[in-house]
Amino acid sequence: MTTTITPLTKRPAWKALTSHHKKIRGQHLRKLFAADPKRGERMTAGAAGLFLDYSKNRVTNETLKLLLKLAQESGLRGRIKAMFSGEKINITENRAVLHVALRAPKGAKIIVDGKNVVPEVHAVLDKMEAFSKRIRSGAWKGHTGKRIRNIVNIGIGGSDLGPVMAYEALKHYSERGLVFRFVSNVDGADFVEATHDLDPAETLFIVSSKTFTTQETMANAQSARVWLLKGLGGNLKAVAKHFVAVSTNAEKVSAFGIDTANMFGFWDWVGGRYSMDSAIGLSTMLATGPKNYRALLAGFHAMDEHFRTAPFEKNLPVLMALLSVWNTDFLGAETVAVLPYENYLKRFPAYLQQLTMESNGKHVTLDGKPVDYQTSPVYWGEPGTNGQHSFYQLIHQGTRLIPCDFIAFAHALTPLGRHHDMLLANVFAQAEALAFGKTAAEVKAEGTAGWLVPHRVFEGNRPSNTILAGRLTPEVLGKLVALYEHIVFVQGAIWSVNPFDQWGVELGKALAQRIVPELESKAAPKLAHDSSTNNLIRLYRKMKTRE
Ligand code: G6Q
Repeated sequence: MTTTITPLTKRPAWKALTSHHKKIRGQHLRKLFAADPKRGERMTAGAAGLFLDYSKNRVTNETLKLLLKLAQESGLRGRIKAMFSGEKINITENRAVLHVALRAPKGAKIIVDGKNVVPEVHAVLDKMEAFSKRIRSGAWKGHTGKRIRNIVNIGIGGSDLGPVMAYEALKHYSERGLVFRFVSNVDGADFVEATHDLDPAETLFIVSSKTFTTQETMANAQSARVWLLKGLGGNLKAVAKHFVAVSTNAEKVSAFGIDTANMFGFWDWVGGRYSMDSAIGLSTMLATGPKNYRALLAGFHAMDEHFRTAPFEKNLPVLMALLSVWNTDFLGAETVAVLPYENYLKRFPAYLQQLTMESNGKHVTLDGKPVDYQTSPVYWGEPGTNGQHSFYQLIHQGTRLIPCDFIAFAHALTPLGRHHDMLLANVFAQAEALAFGKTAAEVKAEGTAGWLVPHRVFEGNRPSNTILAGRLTPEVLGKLVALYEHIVFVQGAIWSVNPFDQWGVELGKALAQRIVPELESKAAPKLAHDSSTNNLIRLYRKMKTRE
């Protein structure tokens, strides 16, 4: 399939941005702010209760005008329409991309292959709700008649990162009488540590796997089955009371021994990393309850509506995506630091790593041509203020440009003395210090010895966004996640890549499948890899026979 979009570097707005960049690249944020006293109020936008200050980016009105023009020339409006109307925009897998349908209200209509998918979405939600109520009330009993107190989600990638992040983010709202654990890694330590203090009679496993074929998840699910049966005396009937599945693959689920009545379905138009609000969010609903889960979905939907309808110049995902393209492709930034000043969001950067990098870490355009510009930056981060005492040094005074997204809330979920004002003072101070720095003259004026001055100078001119919201509710979390989902979408449209496939993870998977028997066979295998891989395999085989 081909597209008619002009290659990115040939679009008039891109060319204009290239010459515009040459003109303004020497400008410092100090100067931009001095020249426009209202900049900090003007370069802001709000949507669905999220406030964005983007004034500390190295842009002028002209930059923004050209970036918005670039969005038009990239066919963004049409791409948005295509996604929301269920067109098969994931062209390499011939699939629609409809995570937005997962949070569409009852009564909405989104047609895929001639069928409205919204009623199915709500049927699954209702089933999840009924199940959650039974677990949370204790009506669901384990094999020995005890109620369930421990819930272990087994899944990896998109079937793990969203649930873990959401559980941590919404812990404040969670049922504290239930213990939640998440097992993803094929490294046995993950499973062993997650279950070592759990009573099998009180433990429910959710096997979360869209395909139900993923090596790591299947290995962990099998080990869970063995662990459970061993703990409960080996009666196979126990499996049905202690295992449920979230999957699109009913056949494999039932082959595993899980009653498909206890399977929660989703669809091939939900990508793994876009699935935390599908049945993959079952652990989130169990932890926070159906009402909070539905509020989370309402938050997602509010941001979807904003993204779909707001003019680009007021559209949060569009603005943030365009600024990230500017930082990446014109200012040469290699990474983006996401820095939530909210401890409950500690797994948010890890979640975003997959969402952003698996989506837009691409080297060819939709029509298969190699790109001649950078695509996704590396996303990373840690909650504030901890990062300030470690890697912020490099952001302030290192040689690389690292744009930052600061995320903060007006209210603490767990107020404690002066802590929240101290936390917020830090986030505002960091963005201010990054933008404006401290000149040699200012350092000298403080009486600093001449030789020490260069060490204490802060160049400034480091771009950042600040997102401010009321408090971290389930609804706000939905808005935040949808914001970044749509940022990724807009970036993909500008870069003309497909954010919805992930062929780059295939090669390693296939090679591992081939190597497993070479590690396990009794007889020395005939190895046909390169000399390094052959040697490592031989060495490992030798080492594992010694203690
Ligand atoms: C996400 C990817 C990937 C996927 C995992 C788990 O977009 O597709 O991270 O979620 O590989 O896949 P299963 O859910 O099929 O086990």
